[in-house]
Amino acid sequence: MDVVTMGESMVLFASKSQGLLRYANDFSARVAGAESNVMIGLSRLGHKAGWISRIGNDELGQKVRSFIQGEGVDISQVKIDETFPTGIFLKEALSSERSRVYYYRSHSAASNMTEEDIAEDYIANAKYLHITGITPALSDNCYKAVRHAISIAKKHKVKVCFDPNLRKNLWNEERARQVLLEIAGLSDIFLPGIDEAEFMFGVSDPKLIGEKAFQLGVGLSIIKIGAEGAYYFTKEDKGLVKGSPVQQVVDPVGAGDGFAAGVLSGLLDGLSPKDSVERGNAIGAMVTLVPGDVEGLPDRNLLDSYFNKQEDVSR
Ligand code: KDG
Repeated sequence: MDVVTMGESMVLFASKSQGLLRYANDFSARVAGAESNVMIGLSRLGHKAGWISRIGNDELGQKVRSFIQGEGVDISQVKIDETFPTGIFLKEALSSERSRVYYYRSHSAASNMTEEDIAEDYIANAKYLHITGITPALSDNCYKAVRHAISIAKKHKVKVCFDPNLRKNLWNEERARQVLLEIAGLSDIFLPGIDEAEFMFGVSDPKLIGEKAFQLGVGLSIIKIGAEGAYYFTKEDKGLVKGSPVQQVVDPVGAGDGFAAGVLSGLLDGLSPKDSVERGNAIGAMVTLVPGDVEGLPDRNLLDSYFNKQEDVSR
């Protein structure tokens, strides 16, 4: 595998109408999960990506599994949990700009993951381990499983990429800050959004955040500032890579996962950190153009045509 990850994917039931969820009658059902989104992004670009997880012994678990497998992600490390169900969440569209999500994922199959779900060889043979701050928030055993996966990666010199993906609904702020800082300190690549970095370090100046991440031992820090782009900091180089222009954002959710897929894909292809950030920006922007977390992720042809500025209509 080029990149492996661990995390929960759920079925998202999104209300088709605007307004309070109590009045919603029609829903669309999609598969969503930050970590599997990143793997789907990598797989579409031709990289080998694997996902470690648990699903319930239920119909929604089958839906999650076949969707992710259908996108070319290796699911050999996905177990069926016989006790708990596949997690779900609901999305309420209050207006075209404002939405809320409601998780039904405590005691879900994935939150029941343990250290025993992590096969040493699977991580040892990968080039990168991608971790998000969502998985350790799911349960204490998930936190321990994440720590175990990272210690295997360290032992075998597999690079750890960490996106804090702060979800305040899942844990209390003090514990979140403590764990996110702990994992950042074990990472080679650190991908916070500016608000997440501010939450973690208590400073909002990207330069100071970059310095604090260096002090923790991070090799490459990339601080995302939404549509404006991202700052990157390595020992040898630093700078701002301006965001890719987006005419109309349809759905911003999943842009960070697309960004992570782009950065990892760039690094796997041997691009510089700066050019990898540029690929991350481009893919993040492409994800926002269509509804859904993964529908806008490009394959190689689309990515190349984006950078080569090919004609809008190909015929
Ligand atoms: O990054 C997109 C995710 O937020 C979404 O797919 C759901 O994984 C999810 C979560 O925990 O919020």
